[in-house]
Order: sequence, then structure tokens, then C-alpha cells
Amino acid sequence: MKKMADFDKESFKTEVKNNVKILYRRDIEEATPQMIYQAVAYSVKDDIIDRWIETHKEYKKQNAKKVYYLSMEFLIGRLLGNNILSLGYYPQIKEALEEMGFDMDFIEDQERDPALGNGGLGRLAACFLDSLSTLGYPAYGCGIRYRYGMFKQKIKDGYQYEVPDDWLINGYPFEVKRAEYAVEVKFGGYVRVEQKEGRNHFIQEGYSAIRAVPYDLPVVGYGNNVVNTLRIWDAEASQEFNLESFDKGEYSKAVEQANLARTLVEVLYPNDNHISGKELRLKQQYFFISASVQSAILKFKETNDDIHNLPEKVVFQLNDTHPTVCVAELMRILMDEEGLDWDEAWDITTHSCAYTNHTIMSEALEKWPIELFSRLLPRVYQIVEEINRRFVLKIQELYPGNQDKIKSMAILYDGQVKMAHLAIAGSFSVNGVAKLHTEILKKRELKDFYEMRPEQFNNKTNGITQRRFLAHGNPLLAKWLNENIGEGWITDLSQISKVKVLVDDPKYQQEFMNIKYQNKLRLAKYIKENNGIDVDPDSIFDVQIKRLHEYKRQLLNILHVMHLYSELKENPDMDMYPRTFIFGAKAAAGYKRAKLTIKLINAVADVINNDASIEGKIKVVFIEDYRVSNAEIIVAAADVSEQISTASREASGTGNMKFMLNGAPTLGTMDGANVEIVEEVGAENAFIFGLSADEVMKYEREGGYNPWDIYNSNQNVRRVLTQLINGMYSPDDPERFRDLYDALTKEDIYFILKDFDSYAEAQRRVDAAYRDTSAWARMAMMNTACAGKFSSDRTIEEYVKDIWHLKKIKVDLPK
Ligand code: DL6
Repeated sequence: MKKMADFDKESFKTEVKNNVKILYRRDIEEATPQMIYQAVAYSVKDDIIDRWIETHKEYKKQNAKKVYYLSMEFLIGRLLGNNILSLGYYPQIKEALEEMGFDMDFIEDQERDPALGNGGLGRLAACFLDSLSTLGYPAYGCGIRYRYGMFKQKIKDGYQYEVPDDWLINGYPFEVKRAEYAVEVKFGGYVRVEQKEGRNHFIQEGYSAIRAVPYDLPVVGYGNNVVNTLRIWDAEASQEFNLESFDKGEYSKAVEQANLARTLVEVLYPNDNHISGKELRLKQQYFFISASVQSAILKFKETNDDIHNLPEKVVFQLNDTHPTVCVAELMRILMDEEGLDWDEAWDITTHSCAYTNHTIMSEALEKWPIELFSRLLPRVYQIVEEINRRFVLKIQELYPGNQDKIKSMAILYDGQVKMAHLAIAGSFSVNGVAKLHTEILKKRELKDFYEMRPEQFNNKTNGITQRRFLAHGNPLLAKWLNENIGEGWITDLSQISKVKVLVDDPKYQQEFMNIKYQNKLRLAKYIKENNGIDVDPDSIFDVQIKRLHEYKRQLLNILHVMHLYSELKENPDMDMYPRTFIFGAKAAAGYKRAKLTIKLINAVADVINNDASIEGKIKVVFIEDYRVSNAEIIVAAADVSEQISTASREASGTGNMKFMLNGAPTLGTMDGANVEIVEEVGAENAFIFGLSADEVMKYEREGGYNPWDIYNSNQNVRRVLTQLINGMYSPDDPERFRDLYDALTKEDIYFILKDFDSYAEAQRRVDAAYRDTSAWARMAMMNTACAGKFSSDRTIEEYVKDIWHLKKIKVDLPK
């Protein structure tokens, strides 16, 4: 078994050659880049497997408590580079590949991003797994093996088109099918009650069964031999049921089941902060939850005799409301399969489940029609009914005669199952993801629940893994840090504060900015290759990359670009520092206004980039198919981090942290984790603008504001809004952007016009600040130096201390 120090370059090369032969029946000289990537990945997996086996032996030996992080999404991104980095072989493998005539980046580029998530929520889950392994905490990520991940975005004629992401087409080398751990998940049918030994037994009959088959992916800890598991579930038709149906002559039922299995895990719903409310989505939720909870209990029973001890050994973290059915499913298993009574089962459940809220957007709060829920999950629904009945009794006890409290807290109300309410009722912990977000939950969205059980609520400010977003994504800066402050930051990001002593030294300032420049060259090359646009690496790289959503206000950004362009056209000698505005964003396929915003950005880019008269002072680039792998390149190259959501709407944001770590000051509102970023770095090292969350919420309470007043009184606003409908950016169809114009002038629920002047003023501050090279370098370095808090390692330690109560495990490899 190989240890880190034992890496042998020559045997690695031989193994890669052998893998090409075994996998493809080819000599290495004939292999395609994809084949080389696969062969390298299999060699790396070989090393991982030993550590993976040892880790699980250790868990068993210690009967360790584990967290099951239940999430519909894990946006893990490419694994090859990160796995090699975590194993500690990166330079050696790079060298070995070079000697074989291959470029490491090129080989890494052959891997399709496993895009099993939409955006922040799924990426957070991936960062958490990385931190859990690196810190040595026993954990399983549990999710779905979507056949098609997040769609690939193509831009044609400025419009977004969605292309299926067939990420498994070449096979995924890091996964291991674990057919021996398959379990059955039941849908539909009815519940028969049987009296036995003085108690009711509930038996689901006439159901369709699906076989849930796990595929395990390794989550490799950095430098510590710990390998946790991301278990993603695939669906197969249940053989036994098929035969039974065929025997009974129920052919169509048997086929139906095969179809259900096929469609169940076919796609990831491409909605971020918005529910789709589709039957299939609820099926997906129950499918992966039932499978995960069953497998967690089977694992628990391998080393424990008494099911009452479950909370001592297992904690289920619900990543948003999507996995909430876990509460009722656990109750079902404990009562119907383990034979416990209600009170015992409820006690265990409410000591095993914990819930994280990731949004206050009402359109993202899940509710299922009772009709659908009870038809699809008849037994689980019965249990939800009983949970609701008992919960409502408690509310009535506390607030006699107060119907409003029942209305705002009941799980079943208005013909719907309210998943957030179920999650809160069934969990011992409820957390928000940034200080401001948690406060808003307590004061507004979940006020009644907070009043009832304040001790249940806590905050866990999000974080990101510095290993992917600095050590891997920004190797030049990583090297510079290693040379100047040591390597400790890789596993203890608080050590990055050592950079503070360097921020006033011109030599270090220059080195830091030179690295930024090299990263800008790398991005400029990417943009040239992918967009065909030349961008000036000496210009300010001003970046907004995130999902496209009205509340994230890409529209504010592009309206300001239009304003700047108009100013420049009116006054060609205007003194402005050249700026490259870079966007990257996918819009949900059915989100028309978001898609129209993408078209607007591209239309503005078309006009501005082709106007020779402005001498390239402004460039606009929309990067196609924004995803984890290109995010690494973009973030490292950014000068300015645009975090401009309407205050109160962005629960946390995590992109803001990635930019900060890579030395890009935040241009943003006091929203989500921006507030804490400013606390850490100081207001003088950020560009803050706009309404506060309190101001926004006050306007909302009072019924909004009148954007027409701003339209009439503000020349700059009127000019850009008029350009939306006068054909300046859509000469072939002047009405194209009418919907955006209407949204802004009629209600402007995201306060874009209200914040416009303040944003433009903040942009002028950026322009002025960038001219002072030394002061800017200092500011950029301060951002990196103050990013220590935003490591997901810190976040995970807080979850462990306050919620999960796990113990660290040490894994030694046998000699
Ligand atoms: O907590 C991770 C991430 C936050 O950083 C974002 O601010 C927030 O918008 C996002 N929330 C969601 C909610 N999704 N749903 N449904 O993605 O979570």
C-alpha cells in the first residue's frame, strides 16, 4: 500500500500505460486524451481505494458517530486534480505526465464536471464534504446520481440554449457501484391496517417498487488518509416485483415500473431558489431519502444492537427542505420496521435530524399539494398527518385560541404539506447560513417558530474550501503563500492572516499583483479561445459570476455598463480606467426574464465590443457555460467581485468568499455574508452601496416604492431605460426588452432603480481606487489576508461543535 512519501514516478507511468491497455486494448501511443485521463484517474483511484477501505475499517472499529449530509445537490466539480492534490502527489504526477509527453491541465480538462447541482447550495455541500474529510470527521454525503447533470449552456445569437449534460457518457472513473447495498423504495398503493399483539400494524400494499442502487464516490481528505463517501443513488426496476406482476398478468404495471426507474433519476431540476412543484421532483426526494435512511440504519445496526441509541451514532443534516421527508421516513422505519411506539420513534427522530435553511425567497419554500403527497406516499403521509396533529395541539396549548399561529406554523394547511414546517417540527436544530440571514429568519420568516423554541435556532455562516479555490484554482498564489507564510493555510485558513505583515511592502505588493496579472492573462486566453473576444489584461476585470436571478441583479450591473457607455459616447475624452465586465450565469430553462437578461448582456456586449470609437475602454464578456471548472480560472483573475443582490435576499453567497480569498475586493450590498466579509476586511477594503436589508424590508412592509418617480427625476436612469425600448440594443426588434423595462418601471421589486445612483457612485470609487497601484495592491492583499473566517473548515467545526458532536478519526496506513 502506497503512502504519500512512497510515490514512485516510474511505477505510476507503468500503471497508466497498463490501464490504457486494460481499459481500451490500446498502446499508450494510440490513446486519445480522454483515454489518458481515464487511465490516470484509475491509477489515482487505486491509491484512494486503500485509504478508503482503511477509513471505513477505522469507523467500524471505533463505532464512530457519522453525519449523513442529505442533499439533492452536490456540485462537486472535477475530481482528478483535487484528488491528486489531496493525496499529495500533484507535482510528482505533473512531472510524470510531462515526461510522458502530456500536459497536466490538458489531461484535467478531459474530465467532465460532474454537475450534480445548480449553484450555491450544491457547491456548499461539496465544500462541506471536502472539509469533513480533511478534518477527519466521519461523514456520508447522500444524493442522487442524475443521469444528466446541470444542463450545458450554449449561447447562440445572444440567447441561452440548454444542451443535455451527458456526464456519464465515457464512464466516470472515480465511482464504484455497490449493488450489494441496493434497497427497495415503495411508491403509491394503499395502507392496510392489521391488529397484532394488541397494536396496529401498517402495511403498504399495491405499491410500485424501485430498486435504489448506490454508487460511491470517494471524498479524499487533504494529506490525512481519510476518505469519506459521497453516495449517490441510481434507480433500477425492481426485479422481484417485475416477475410478480408478469406472473399475475399485470404487464403494463411491470413496464410502468421500469419506466419510473428510468425517469426517476434522469434529470436534475435546473431551478435555483425556485421550486418546480413537479410530481417527479417529490418522487426524487423520497427515493433518495428512503434509500439513504434505510442504508444509514443498516450501517448503524452492523455495530449497534439498540436502535434507541441512533442519535448517539447518527445525525441527518437536511440541506434545505428538499430532504425533509426524512423526518417522516425515519418515523416510518422506526415504527413499522423496528416496532417502536410513536413516542420512542419521535424522540429518536427529533434527536437525529437537523435542518439548514438556505433561502428566504418565498418561491423557494417547498409546499406539496396534499393530494399528490398522499397519493404518492400513502404511509408517509399518514405519519405527517399525525406529526401535524400533535404539533398543532402544542401550538394550541401555548397560544390558546390563536388561529393565526396555527395558520403560520401548521405543517398541513391550505391543502398543502409545508416542508419547512415539517423540517422544523422534526429537527433539534435549525440554522441559517450567515448572521444576517439567521437574524431575518428569527425576526421575520420563521418568527413564530423562533418564539416557540428559540434554543433550536443557530447560525452557521457558510464557507468554501481553500483547497479547491486557491490551492488548485490559483497555483501561482498558492506557491507564493507557501513561500512567504508557509503551507499551514491549506488546512488552517486562519494562518492566511500572516499576509497582513506583507501588505505595505512594495516588493510583496508587486509580486501579488504580478500573480493577479498572470491569472488575468490565463483568463484572457480562455476568453479568446471560448468567446473569440480580445480583452486587455491591463483593464480592471470586474466579475459577476453566479446563477442568473432577478434578486442577484445582473440587470443592475448591465444597466450601469449601458450608462457608462452612454457617458463615454457623449464625452469621448472622459477619464475612465479601462474596464472588462465579465459575466457568467445560467438561467433556469423556464425563467424567461432571466433568459432575456442574458440576451441583453450579450446584445450590449455586441454593440460595445464592436464600437471602435471607444478604443476598447469598455469590454463586456458573457462566458458560456459557467461551471465549477471555469470558475476556478475566473475567480483567480478577478479584480472586482460583484455581489450586488437586493439586501436581505441573498442568504449568504459563497462566490463572495472565493473572490475575497483570491484578492478581489467586494463591490456589494450589505447582504448575506457580505456583511461578515466587511466586518473582517474593513469597510475601507470593500465598495459598499445601496439600501440596507432593514430599509428594503421596511419598503416591503409599506407596499414597495414608486420606481416611476426615479424614472422621471433621474436623467441617467431614464436614458438607460429608454435604451431598452428604443432599439439601441435590439435594432431588429425594439420591443425585445420591453419586459425588462416594464418590470423596472412598474414595480421594481428588486430595488434596481432605487440603488442605481449609489451603485454608479461605488463604481466611480472603484475606478479611482484602482489608479493608485500600491493602495489597490494593499486592498487586494488585505482581502486575501482576512479571508480566514470563510473556510468551510471553520464552518464544519462549528456544525460539529454545536450540532453534530462528531469525533475526529485518525487513519494510519498499514506498513
Ligand atoms: O447556503 C448556500 C447558498 C447560499 O450561499 C445562497 O445565498 C443561497 O441563495 C442558496 N440557496 C439556495 C436555495 N435553494 N433552494 N431551493 O440555493 O444557498
